[in-house]
Amino acid sequence: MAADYLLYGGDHSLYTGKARAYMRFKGLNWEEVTATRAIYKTTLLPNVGAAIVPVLATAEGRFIQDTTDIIDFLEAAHPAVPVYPDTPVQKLVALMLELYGDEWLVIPAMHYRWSMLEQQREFIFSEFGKMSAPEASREEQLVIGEKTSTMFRGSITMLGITEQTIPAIEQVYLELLDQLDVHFGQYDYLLGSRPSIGDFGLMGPLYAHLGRDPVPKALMQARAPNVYAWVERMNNPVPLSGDFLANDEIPRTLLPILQTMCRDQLPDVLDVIRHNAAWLERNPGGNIPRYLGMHAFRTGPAVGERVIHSYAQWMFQRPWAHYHSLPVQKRGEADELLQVIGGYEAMNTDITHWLARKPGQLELVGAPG
Ligand SMILES: N[C@@H](CCC(=O)N[C@@H](CS)C(=O)NCC(=O)O)C(=O)O
Repeated sequence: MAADYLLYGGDHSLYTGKARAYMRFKGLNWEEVTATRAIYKTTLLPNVGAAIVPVLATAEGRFIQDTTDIIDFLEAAHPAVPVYPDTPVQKLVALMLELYGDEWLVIPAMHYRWSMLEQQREFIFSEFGKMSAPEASREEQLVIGEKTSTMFRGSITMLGITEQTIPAIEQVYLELLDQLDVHFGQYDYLLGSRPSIGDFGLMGPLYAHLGRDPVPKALMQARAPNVYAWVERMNNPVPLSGDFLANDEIPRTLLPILQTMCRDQLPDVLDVIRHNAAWLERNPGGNIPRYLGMHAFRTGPAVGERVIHSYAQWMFQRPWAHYHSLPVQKRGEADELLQVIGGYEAMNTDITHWLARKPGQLELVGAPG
């Protein structure tokens, strides 16, 4: 039977790992296609307007770019066993952890890939080379990989990965591994025996980079075997199985992880939102550039500078909109959690300029709230 969906991506691509795990869990009839140089040219650029993966193609010829849009499109088409909890607090937590995986854990993921390059050079370059030119010899692939990875390799300073911040990035990551290891010693997934959108968000960084590149993979296996077992479970799920915990329960083991997220990531996102708003004030109706310069950020005990990624607002709008849609009594339950984890003020910050994605471009635009 011909596949209903094609997923264009790559083995070492962070966001492909997120979409792949989701598609496997949903038991869909799909195939993965390596996004070679030729595919970028003939298929991705013409249909999505950007050189980015993953991209989903449907049998009807529709192309969808961005893992969150891909998952939401597929959830609507295949509603059985949803990955969004339907209880208020679990849904809030799942959306916050998707944001954390997608937009913040990229920092340790990129650090452990590129700052440790000398210890895993062949593996990394051959992965990039294999994806671009599967037919080339291994020697050629290494050369091609070195070239095609230049943009990613060069982005680590923009992400805030510098000599000053690296000790803190590692410290916070090791704490995360320890905290997740305790959690996954007790639960199969974040919120019970079914993976949620939060699990898929964490899977991006924790698989393609941190659970697969030789140096961080060895670290994860040795220090956090339960996390490594979760990565394997996410890649080999029993499709459409499991349940979220009853009574909208949030495991206590997730609280320290959420606390770190609120402490480190949410101030960054709120500042992104201020920059996006200021940009839109100056350029009404414009396409907001993907990057708006640099700003200060914090990770654990360190402060540094990182890029202002305008897109982070779009991901934050998801838990924000969910929280603000809750009826008063349910909002109270969410507030109790937000007070404990330190996210109450951020979730109650007004978003004056709502943003939307537009097909065919990565730049966001202003939208009615
Ligand atoms: N938010 C997007 C991010 C996709 C993304 O950044 N993909 C990487 C590879 S893992 C890429 O192709 N980046 C090129 C770029 O950002 O221009 C998603 O969820 O799909």
